[in-house]
Amino acid sequence: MRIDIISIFPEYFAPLDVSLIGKARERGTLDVRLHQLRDWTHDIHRTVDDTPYGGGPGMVMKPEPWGEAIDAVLAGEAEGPRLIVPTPSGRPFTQGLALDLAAEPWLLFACGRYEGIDSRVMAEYGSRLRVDEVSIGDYVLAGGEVAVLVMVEAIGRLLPGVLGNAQSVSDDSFAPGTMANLLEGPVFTKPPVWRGREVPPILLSGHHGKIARWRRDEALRRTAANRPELLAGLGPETLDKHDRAVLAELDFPG
Ligand code: JAH
Repeated sequence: MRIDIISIFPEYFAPLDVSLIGKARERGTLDVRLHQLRDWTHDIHRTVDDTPYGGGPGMVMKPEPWGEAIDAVLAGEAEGPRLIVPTPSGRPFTQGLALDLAAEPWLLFACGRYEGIDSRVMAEYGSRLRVDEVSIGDYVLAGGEVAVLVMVEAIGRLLPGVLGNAQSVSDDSFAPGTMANLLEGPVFTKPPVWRGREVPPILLSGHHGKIARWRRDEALRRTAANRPELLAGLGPETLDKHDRAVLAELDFPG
């Protein structure tokens, strides 16, 4: 997969040199290309922002440098990338969207700063490329760079060969069709007693059926505590009698 990233702070992306994503880049599984937006300005101050039409606080990113930068990235290629623009007003970034984007050959991320990018940029490229404005959560960052790091990691680990055999993508908490959208329960490793705290004995018992049931109970309890809306959204067929008994003990409605 090829990933282009346009930003006024390409230094933000140093973490992509290390760990899983760094290894994938060394192997050639992932081709990440960083671009400085200011390279497509023409004034002495390399200006990328201006005051908002209609008034209001802050500054807006000017369309001209974005148009030149994106045109330069697209130049000479037959097929264009998916264009992803992080913004708090975008569609939610979910594991489902990560899986969808991981199947693409080419992604282009456009990182806004200030109050965002002049909307005509998204309109212009929306007629040539698939454009998604995407939010990674309901909070406001200082710009799109950190959101792009989040998305590149979530997408990158889904590429064939990136995770390795020790880990697996299939039992992730949010992988559609697995664990029925419950959060994962607690995990433990050696030693069996640490600072007087024991590992739950069932996990040392070798009773695989009982272990699976215990893990599901813990997943249900954790989901009820931390993400009750996920439980409320489960189809009735996804909860068996034992599940309902566990939730009843928590006074969970439904
Ligand atoms: C802030 C441009 N959903 C997280 C998120 C994504 C992007 C931004 N903020 C939050 C952002 C300022 C300018 C993008």
